[in-house]
Amino acid sequence: MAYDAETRAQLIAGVRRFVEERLRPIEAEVAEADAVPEWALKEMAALGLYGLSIPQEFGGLGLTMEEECLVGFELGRCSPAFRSAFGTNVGIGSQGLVMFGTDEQKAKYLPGIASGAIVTSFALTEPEAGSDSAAVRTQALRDGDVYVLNGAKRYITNANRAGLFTVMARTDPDVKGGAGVSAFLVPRELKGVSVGKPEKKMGQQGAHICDVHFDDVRVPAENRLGEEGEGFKVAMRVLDRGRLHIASVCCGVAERLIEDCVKYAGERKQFGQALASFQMIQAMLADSRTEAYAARSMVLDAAKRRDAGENVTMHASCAKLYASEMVGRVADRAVQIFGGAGYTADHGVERLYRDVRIFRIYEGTSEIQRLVIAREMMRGGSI
Ligand code: COS
Repeated sequence: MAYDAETRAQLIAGVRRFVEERLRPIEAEVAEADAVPEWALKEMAALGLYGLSIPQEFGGLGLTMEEECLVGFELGRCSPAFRSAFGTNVGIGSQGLVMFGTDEQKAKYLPGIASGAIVTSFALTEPEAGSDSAAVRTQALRDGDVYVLNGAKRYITNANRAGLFTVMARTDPDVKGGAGVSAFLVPRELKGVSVGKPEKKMGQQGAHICDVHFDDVRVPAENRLGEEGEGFKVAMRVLDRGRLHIASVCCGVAERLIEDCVKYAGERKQFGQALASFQMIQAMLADSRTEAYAARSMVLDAAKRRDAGENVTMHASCAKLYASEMVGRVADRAVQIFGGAGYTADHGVERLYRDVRIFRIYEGTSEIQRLVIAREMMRGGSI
């Protein structure tokens, strides 16, 4: 159920204040240390950010998709590494459980996820199953009351802090493709679960991705999410939603960059005039504004459709594709407008330029989004 307009406005204003006053001032130090300080994680939890999408009956804020995207616009106004700290709890780490979990599973895990006491990760990608996610090799073979899990997952966001993994594994080795895959809730403390060191990355320092290994992990059968063979669909449904959330964050980062550009172009003088008075700079600003507005409109439209119960597989992929590519162009223009200063670390523009590059890759590359969109069109999908 949507919040009333006043509560919604208060929530968004509260997130904006938190982003401006608490997170933006520490962006550079977080990037340098490759870690978000504990106090900031605690404040995020106190604000309810880990539970944005978790139903209220389990202690979350229970936002609609539209509301979550409005919050995403705000979260993008600081280094996206901050959002990543709770992003898996809001999105891909929790939504399989929210959409497909039993009452018992939800009661057991969702309150901890909503409060931030449990960090969740989504373990789909493997060394040999990236874009081709139906090719997962991790096996979960039934042995009485348990499934025995063996395999390796790669680039798993927040794995180093996770207490619970949603793992996609093959329960039927004879069935190729998605139909042989099932989803499981795997607590970190189970014997045989191990997590590798965080990878060194191009951007979003402070957000971590690691390999996860499962070595004869005995997962109780009651931890299976959905039916046997339903795991791939669970993953795809989760990604439909996740892609919209990511698109909203792209819009937020773009707004921040546009504001920084307008300010800088107004202050910086060359040839005796402010940069903003030059038409070639104006054209860059206008292109960024237009594209960011288009992406924002697309995200809100897709989110409203999802809230109304429509299938938004195609719309979410359109929004993710367009918004992630849009913010790449906006960041590139921002570096250009700032000139030499944009290439230095002084203004944070080069950092955001690197940070946004992953948006065109994770939760489905731009190429995969195009593939999904075209397939949905062939099936009669229209706007
Ligand atoms: N919602 C519900 N079900 C879906 C679905 C969706 N969005 N997308 C696919 N499915 C179902 C299909 O209906 C099909 O079921 P049936 O066999 O009963 O018809 C099944 O899943 C297999 O689908 P499909 O044949 O389309 O699978 P493919 O392997 O050909 O392609 C793509 C799937 C490429 C679209 C998928 O693997 C994908 O999205 N890859 C990218 C993964 C990704 O985003 N990784 C990022 C890492 S997670 S951060």
